[in-house]
Amino acid sequence: MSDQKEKDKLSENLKRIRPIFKKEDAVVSSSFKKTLIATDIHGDYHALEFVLKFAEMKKVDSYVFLGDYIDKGRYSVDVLNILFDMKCKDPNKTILLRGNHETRGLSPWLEFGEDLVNDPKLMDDSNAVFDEMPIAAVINNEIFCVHGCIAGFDNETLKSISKKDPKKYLWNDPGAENGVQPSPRGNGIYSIGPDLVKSFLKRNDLKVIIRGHTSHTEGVKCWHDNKLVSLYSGIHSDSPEIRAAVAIAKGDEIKFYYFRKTRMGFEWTDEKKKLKLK
Ligand SMILES: [Mn+2]
Repeated sequence: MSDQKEKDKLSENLKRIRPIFKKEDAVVSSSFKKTLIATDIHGDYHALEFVLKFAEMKKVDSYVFLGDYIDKGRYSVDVLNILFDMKCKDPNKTILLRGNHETRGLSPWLEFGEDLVNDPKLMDDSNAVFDEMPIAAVINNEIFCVHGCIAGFDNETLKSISKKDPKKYLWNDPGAENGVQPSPRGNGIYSIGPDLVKSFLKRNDLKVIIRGHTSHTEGVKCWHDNKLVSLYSGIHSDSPEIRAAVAIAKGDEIKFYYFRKTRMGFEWTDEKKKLKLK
């Protein structure tokens, strides 16, 4: 569990970061040479450290995290502090999207809420900051990043996305059937079919969606003729079959790198996957 020192640090970080998020639109864009994309760190401080060391070795010059920084793991506060430090240091270089755990509906009730149970003000301040986080990002004018999925309504554009009503973007999933299907996750949440994903990309002149949110053991799952990639960088087991992944976007190419957890710590696997966007 995160200690008091980290909680004090979070309190300071929240004050610094709120105006930075406030200034950002619901959809932020960035174009750098090499962008690391990771998602669903879920309080796993050690996984985050491992991924950031790798990014440094690969000489990435920007970062996009797709939300769900807190809960599940034991170090939600530490993870937020590392990422908020990065964001404050250079706001353009690090994009921190909102996940469904960074919401009032979930954050007070799980591990993060447990961490802050004796500090309701810190919980309130955290939620106020979560409310200001951007919902989606466009990288290199062609990669659409979001925690859940698109909302799935007719003629949906980037302009339809608002910080005020983010639920569908944080909670939806891709689905195999065309159109929108109700989701077992709950009311007002949907599975989005290949027709809607493809028309959204075409209408907004984008090439691919990268999203997190769905926990799976393969690290990367491609949907809808590679038009949507479900990425998962969280790992909560040291079974050798369970892999997590991160992506590096460079020009018209996205490379995926897989890692697993062993009793000795994290290690990269030899497996690689490449997606060409042109
Ligand atoms: Mn999620």
